[in-house]
Parts: sequence; structure tokens; C-alpha cells
Amino acid sequence: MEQILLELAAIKEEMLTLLNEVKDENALKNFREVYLSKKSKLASLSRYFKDLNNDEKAIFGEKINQARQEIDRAYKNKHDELFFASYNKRLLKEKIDLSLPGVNYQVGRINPLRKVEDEILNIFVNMGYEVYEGPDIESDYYNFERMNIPSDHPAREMQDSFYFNPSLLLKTHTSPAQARMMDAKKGEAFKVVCPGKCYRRDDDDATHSHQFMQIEGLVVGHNISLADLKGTLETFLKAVFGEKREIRLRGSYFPFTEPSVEVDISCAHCLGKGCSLCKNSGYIEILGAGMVHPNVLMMSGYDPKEYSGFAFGVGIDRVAMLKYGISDIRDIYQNDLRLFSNFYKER
Ligand code: FA5
Repeated sequence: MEQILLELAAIKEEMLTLLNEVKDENALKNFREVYLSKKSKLASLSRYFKDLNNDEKAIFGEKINQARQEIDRAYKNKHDELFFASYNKRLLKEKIDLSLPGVNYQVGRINPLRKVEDEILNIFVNMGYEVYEGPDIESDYYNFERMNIPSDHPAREMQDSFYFNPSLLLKTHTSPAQARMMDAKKGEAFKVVCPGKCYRRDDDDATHSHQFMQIEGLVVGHNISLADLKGTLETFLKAVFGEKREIRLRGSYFPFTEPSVEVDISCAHCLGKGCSLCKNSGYIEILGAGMVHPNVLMMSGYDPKEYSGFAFGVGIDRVAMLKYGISDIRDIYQNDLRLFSNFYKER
């Protein structure tokens, strides 16, 4: 037994001396692999247990445990000492220069089109309108037939619209949402605004895009008149553009309204004097409107003798252009942050 305890003490001393001599993390790793493994000299001492009586086993076990704890402590101290030495060395090397300029990250901005859409929808929601968004892929039936657009109307030509097949197309205006809403309301009075993307085979230029956005407005009820339409449009346009901008109504034609008007607003670029943006007219057309055609009411189950309604469709790309002084509609779809952060400001 005495011999065994002497061997244990010798192994412990050898390990503590070696640990003391360790100078770097690699040497510490080697030490752990050789001296703290299951096959180490210390672990191999357990072979003596089988030759000891119970009292000797208890003493020998306790001595081994004490030796292990002492070595573990020394190992941990050495590990911490080496770790902090290399950590401090790294910190000294990696000095931070607080006088260096910071990194400038470009923050995204809300596209003017989205801002205008939210603003317009808010105006109408505050006037008690519901919001409904129709599908992008629309049937020929809702897009044209239900809007009283006859089969020989030029808008139904394949070269004006993006057709998938003879009965499905990308919607060319937000007006089909009118028919969908009237179907859903089944003869009740209601007020709704319907935002949506529209697609036409228009040639892209400063004021036309093959994809653009409209917001449709529709009010159906008893005794709704052209004066209600005019008052609503004036309230809406003054809220968006302010009192200073001039608005003018021109008689027009849409198959789904009778009478029909087109509404122009003075050009933000030249303020009515005439420039290339407004094609020297001083005004830019932003919306079409009118009283809902009796045929459209009838097709949706509303009796035109009892019900009347007004509708309008405003191109909100044009509204965004006028409000932010954007001279080319294509800029809206390019997402160039420089334009939106520095150049275009609300007017
Ligand atoms: C229509 O689309 C009708 N559905 C509007 C309407 C609704 C009339 C309800 C009566 C009652 P129009 O094709 O004129 O009408 O388009 C309406 C607005 O959409 C235009 O005034 C314009 O602001 C915008 N718009 C039309 N085509 C384009 C285009 N290619 N690019 C950008 N905006 C456009």
C-alpha cells in the first residue's frame, strides 16, 4: 500500500511540474491528451484496487481523488493564464480608432407610389368607404362585358391587352372590381375604393407605363348625383394636392358611365404654363369618372330606376408624379434610392 501511495505521489509531482513548464496552448493540449486521458499513468493506478482490502481501497480512492482535484485546479489555472495572455496580446494589437468615420448604410424608403396609395385610401376610408382589391388576372367577362364594353370595342383587341387565352387577361383597369363588388353586395347601397395594378400594351414614355396603378371608387345608393361625384372629387383632390392646384373637368366617354368626364390637374412641373411633361397643355389627365351606366347597374341586379351611382378611376402613378414632381413615370419603377432620397420631394 505504501508503495502504491508513493507511486501516486510521484505521478502527481511529475504532472504538476510538467504543467508548470507548459508555455503555450499547444503544449497544454498535448499535456491533456497524454496525462489526462483514460490511458494516462494516473488512470492506470486503478489497476491496484483489486489487490487492496476495503479500508485500503477507501484510503487509496480518497488519495487519488485529492490528486486529481489538485491536478485539475493546476490545469485550469494554466489554461486561464494562457488564454488571458493571448487574449490581452490580441486586444493590444486590435486597437480601435474612434476617430475613423462610421460606415454609412443606405436605408430603404417607401416608394412615392405606395405613399400616395396609402394617402388616397386613408382619405376615402375616413369618408366611410370600404377597401376591396380585385384579382390581377381577370376574366374578359368582368374586365369588359360587365363594364358594358361591346365586343367590337378597340380595348378588347389582343394588341391592346395582355391576354393569357381568349377569356383571361391581365386586368386593363380597376373597373371590374365595380362589378365584383355589386355582385357581392346583392342590391345594397355601398361605397368602396379598389386599388390595383393595371396592364396595357401602351408604349412606355414619360407619362405612360405598360404596368401602372389605379384606384377605383364606386358609390351606389339612392339619389346619387353628378354633384355628389364632383364634390367628392374636389374634396379628394384638394386633400391630396392642396388648394392651389387647378382642377378641370372635361366631358368624355366611357362605355360604363353616362355621362362621363375626365379630370385634369395643373402640371406640377410648369404650374400650368406648358412644358414637355404636359405636352404644352399645362394640365395632366389623372382620372376618368362618371355616373354608373344603367346597363352596368342592371347586369349586377340593381334597378336603375331605384338606384344610381358614380364611379371614378384615378391613375395613382400620375398622382405620385404630380405630387413629387417626378418627370418620368419610369423612375417610379426603377427603385433608384438616390432619386427618392435626394431628388423628389413632396410638393
Ligand atoms: C379607365 O381606366 C377607366 N376605367 C376609369 C374610369 C373608372 C372611368 C370609373 C369612369 C368610371 P383611363 O383609360 O382613362 O380610364 O385611365 C384612367 C387613368 O389611369 C388615367 O387618367 C391615367 O391617370 C391612368 N393611366 C391610364 N393609362 C396609363 C398608363 N399607360 N400609364 C400610367 N397611367 C395610366
